[in-house]
Amino acid sequence: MMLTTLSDALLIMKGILVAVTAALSVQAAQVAFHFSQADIDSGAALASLSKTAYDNAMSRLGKNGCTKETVRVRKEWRKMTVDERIAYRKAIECLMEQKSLYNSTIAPGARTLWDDFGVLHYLQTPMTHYSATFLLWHRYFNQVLEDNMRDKCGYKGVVSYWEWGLDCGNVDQSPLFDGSESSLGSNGEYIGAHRSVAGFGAQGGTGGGCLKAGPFANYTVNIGPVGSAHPLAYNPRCIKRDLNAQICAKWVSLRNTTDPILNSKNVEIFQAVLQADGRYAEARNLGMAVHGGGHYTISGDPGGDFYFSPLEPGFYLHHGGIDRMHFIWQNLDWENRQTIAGTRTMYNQPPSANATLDDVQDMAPLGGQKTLRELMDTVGGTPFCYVYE
Ligand SMILES: *[C@@H]1O[C@H](CO)[C@@H](O)[C@H](O)[C@H]1NC(C)=O
Ligand SMILES: *[C@@H]1O[C@H](CO)[C@@H](O)[C@H](O)[C@H]1NC(C)=O
Ligand SMILES: *[C@@H]1O[C@H](CO)[C@@H](O)[C@H](O)[C@H]1NC(C)=O
Ligand SMILES: *[C@@H]1O[C@H](CO)[C@@H](O)[C@H](O)[C@H]1NC(C)=O
Ligand SMILES: [Cu+2]
Repeated sequence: MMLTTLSDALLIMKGILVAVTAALSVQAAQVAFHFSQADIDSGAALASLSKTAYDNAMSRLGKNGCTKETVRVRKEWRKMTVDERIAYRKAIECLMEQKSLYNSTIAPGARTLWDDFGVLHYLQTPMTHYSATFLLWHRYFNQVLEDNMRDKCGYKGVVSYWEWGLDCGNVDQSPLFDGSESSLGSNGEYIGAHRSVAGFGAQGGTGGGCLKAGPFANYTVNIGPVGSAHPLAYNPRCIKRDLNAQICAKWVSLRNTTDPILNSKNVEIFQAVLQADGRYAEARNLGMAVHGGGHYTISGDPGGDFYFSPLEPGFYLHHGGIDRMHFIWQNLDWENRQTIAGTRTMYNQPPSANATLDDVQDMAPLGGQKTLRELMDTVGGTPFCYVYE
């Protein structure tokens, strides 16, 4: 059903003239696109922008061993075959069975390598959200997941992304969360209406309790939540989800994910708009915005936990979607879009210096150390060699 919608959109695109004018001025390049509101709402515009970005990135191949032969193509979850999705899910289950690498003094509750992704994100959250590193740190984090899936669990595939807007009509039936063998498990048990979620007038979703069926239904979350007295202490419990179509439609619709790509003149505005960063006029009144909207379309525990959400298997598909938006935005005007903006701390609290491209992002014990400069180009070859389809 969704495939039909997407291929319809692609067919429609063939008849559309996309005007791209890159005019250099002293300030910055102007990139102008002309799409109708209908094309923005249907995803036809996003499909076109995605294709342009893909072509532009592919035309840069050849650096540091990142070539046509080695480039990995990240596909939307439903574009992967059933076997590919099952292999992805099994690699995640495998990480959940490997031993934690953290020193038990630092993370006494961490039992597994999967837990370590939650610990690492928890420890670095104050530097990597509403700061200069938000986009590139999470880009790297997803690659570190893929590297661990491949190195520790023999995974042969690549990571994926979620085009949220394809599922806003019925998130429960999303191929990500329909409870099938090729999903990441089901919604949570319905625990009744009128729960409060993260504000902005949104109502509770269609679940709220422990996963009902399918993958991860019997999985035990070991650490968190962030509000507990000792967030890194052992605290075994089920995964809960509260899938929420209302949040999806209000903040991560196809329009919501196309607009920031079309309208953000620099990375400072782009990252502010994705996170509804209230320090910027352009980003005020966006409610949850795309970043929060995708997280709270899943909701629950640990999915709705700002610090421990990487323990929710859907996290990486959501952040894959964010990274894909960044990839598209960058590649529509590559020459001018290899920049960062902002300081090293969340909302600049405590006050910190502007980040620089030489700042190192440290993924120990799960991965290596890379400068922001190295994280800028997904086909730069050190460490990345991927594009989004
Ligand atoms: C664990 O970390 C603590 C605190 O940083 C340190 O004192 C201790 O030596 C570390 N233990 C190991 C085995 O690395
Ligand atoms: C979860 O555990 C129960 C009880 O051991 C079992 O019946 C069920 O099949 C398991 N479900 C999955 C998805 O593994
Ligand atoms: C998101 O898009 C929907 C239409 O798909 C629109 O009604 C809503 O206002 C948009 N939200 C924001 C924050 O722009
Ligand atoms: C930090 O960056 C901003 C723009 O992002 C700039 O206006 C400001 O001057 C910079 N501050 C310093 C101390 O370099
Ligand atoms: Cu994060």
